[in-house]
Amino acid sequence: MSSTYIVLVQLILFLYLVREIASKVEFTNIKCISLDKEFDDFEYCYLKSVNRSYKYVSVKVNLYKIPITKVQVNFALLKRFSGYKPFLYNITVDACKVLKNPKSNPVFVFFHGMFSAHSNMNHSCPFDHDLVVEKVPVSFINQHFTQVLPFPEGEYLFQSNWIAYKVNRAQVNFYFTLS
Ligand SMILES: *[C@@H]1O[C@H](CO)[C@@H](O)[C@H](O)[C@H]1NC(C)=O
Ligand SMILES: *[C@@H]1O[C@H](CO)[C@@H](O)[C@H](O)[C@H]1NC(C)=O
Ligand SMILES: CC(=O)N[C@H]1CO[C@H](CO)[C@@H](O)[C@@H]1O
Repeated sequence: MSSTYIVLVQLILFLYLVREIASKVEFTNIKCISLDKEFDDFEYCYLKSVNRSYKYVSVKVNLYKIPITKVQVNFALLKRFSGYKPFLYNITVDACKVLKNPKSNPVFVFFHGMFSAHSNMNHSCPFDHDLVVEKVPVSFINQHFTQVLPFPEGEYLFQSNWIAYKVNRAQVNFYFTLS
């Protein structure tokens, strides 16, 4: 295939997506799963509705094998068709490296920016304490995701896998809709 052809296909695809650009992001749910209960477990993980305009997310994970000096985070975006299917992004980053040099990975910076101001994870490795993300307003999360549009309308799952010493220890799933 010539590169002109590829550019043309990308352009057509882009125009197709733009026709259905979503304008409203609604964060709908969070699920946290420990994949190794000897290593970590979630004390809590929830989305709470205080009233119609104020909802927040809180997560606390207890770490049992501290200090942790090697962490990778895998991020994948999935879109719901019949079941969730991989959509556009699936990347794995070395969290310890990126936390030391945030500019080196925009996706991680995007993700970290979503909760760092509300959490005790705002430092580089090692992690030698339980991790807490406290009361991140859903309105803030919605705004944050709005910045990375355009995506087509639909239901999405932003999945993160937390890999310590090459073993997947936990999964945190963010569900949202674009309409
Ligand atoms: C919702 O709850 C928050 C926090 O308690 C409060 O500041 C806000 O005024 C409430 N909003 C409405 C519409 O009741
Ligand atoms: C992302 O890629 C990894 C490695 O190729 C794979 O194991 C994983 O299943 C993928 N995630 C999704 C959601 O497709
Ligand atoms: C290491 C790190 O991420 N530091 C950040 C902690 O939070 C403040 C305020 O949100 C940032 O300015 C730092 O860069």
